[in-house]
Amino acid sequence: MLKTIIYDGHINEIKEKLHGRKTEISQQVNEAVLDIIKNVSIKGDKAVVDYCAQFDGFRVNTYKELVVTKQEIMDAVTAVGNNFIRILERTKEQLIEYHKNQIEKSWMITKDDGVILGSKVTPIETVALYVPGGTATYPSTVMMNAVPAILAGVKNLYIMTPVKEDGKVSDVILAAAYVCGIETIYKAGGAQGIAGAAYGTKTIKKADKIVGPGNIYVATAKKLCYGMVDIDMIAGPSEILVIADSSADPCYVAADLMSQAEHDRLASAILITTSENLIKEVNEEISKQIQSLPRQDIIEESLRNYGGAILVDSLDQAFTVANELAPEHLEVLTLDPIEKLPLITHAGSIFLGAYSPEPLGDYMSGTNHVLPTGGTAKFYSALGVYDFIKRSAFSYYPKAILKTFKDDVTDFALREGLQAHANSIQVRFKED
Ligand code: HSO
Ligand code: ZN
Repeated sequence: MLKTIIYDGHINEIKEKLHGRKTEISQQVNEAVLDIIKNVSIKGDKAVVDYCAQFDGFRVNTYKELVVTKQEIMDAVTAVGNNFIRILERTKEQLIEYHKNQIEKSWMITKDDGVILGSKVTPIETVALYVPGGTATYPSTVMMNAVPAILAGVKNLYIMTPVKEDGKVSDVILAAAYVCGIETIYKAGGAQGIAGAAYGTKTIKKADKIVGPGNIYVATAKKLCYGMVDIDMIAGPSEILVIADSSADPCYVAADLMSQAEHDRLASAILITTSENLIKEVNEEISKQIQSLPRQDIIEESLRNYGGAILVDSLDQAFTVANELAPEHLEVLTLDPIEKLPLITHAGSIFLGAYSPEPLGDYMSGTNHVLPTGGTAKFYSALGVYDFIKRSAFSYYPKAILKTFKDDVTDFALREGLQAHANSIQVRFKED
């Protein structure tokens, strides 16, 4: 049941509640993770293996066994069956078609005076993709991270993931890795897996960047290793905001809201509408549909704590509120959804019209599902090819042109008290 909030020009209370859902890192977790990182950085493989045995209940016999074998991957491919492999291939094609537009080219300008300036784009060389174990083991997330990295040209892309007590990685994860062409998968998760990737060990290749979601220990380890390596955003609980007018089908609205609520007790699902009647009908639909959902208790709790329906006077108002909340996912279920696009300024991913539901984007629309949460869509974007490249500026100046800058650069340098900088220019014109 969504509680109704009548919009009175203020949403501060809702905003604070939604944006404050991040799980706070306790000092205890911080200290434990620091300890793990320190040990892994000193003792390498041995520390990784010891921690994995302690936390995951499985110990490999030799360090070589930290790496998933080709046979294990092929067994997983057989186990998931042809149809799921076809689905993964189709997902990959969809993702490639979308993300190839993000590939950034190097560029160069040659000026009439002979000066050359440019930007050289290079992929990040080695990337570790963290894949959590447990219930949130999503093959879709493997694809969402892997495809942009591959399109960027990352040379070494590998997976870090915890194993179950039987020492196995889940079949669907291995199958997704196979379809993406990822050959190296390390059986090491948690903070020790992150530390292994950040520092490198005899067995684990040192990464330049670590991406992918994880529990509080993983997130803390990523934060603490940031600087040694680059990291992606730290994902918060999922959120969906649906803007709907009276033309929207309450059955769809209810289903879409609950699709995100089922992720997490901290997930948020909000409806903003101009129609009081729609709120009533959506609530009826939720009561009906929730009965058959296996994650009913999670959905109920997240809707109770972080769900709601905001009644507004106009659709313009609805978009003002949505922009202020800057949701991870924004669905527009109005008569003319495409025309509404210019009104949206802050949202991680936008779903237009009745037949572009958010879960299509979680899997196969082609867009990325790794998105900014907690209002950070005001300044962050979806994961993309641009997250796996870096740019080096380059410049070439002929002597005659440098000469025209000689006095100005010298003045600049001396004002900063940097005589050696000035000299670097001056020595080139000693004879002139
Ligand atoms: N909706 C999630 C991603 C996901 N959904 C993975 C299903 N699987 C991101 O907020
Ligand atoms: Zn989802």
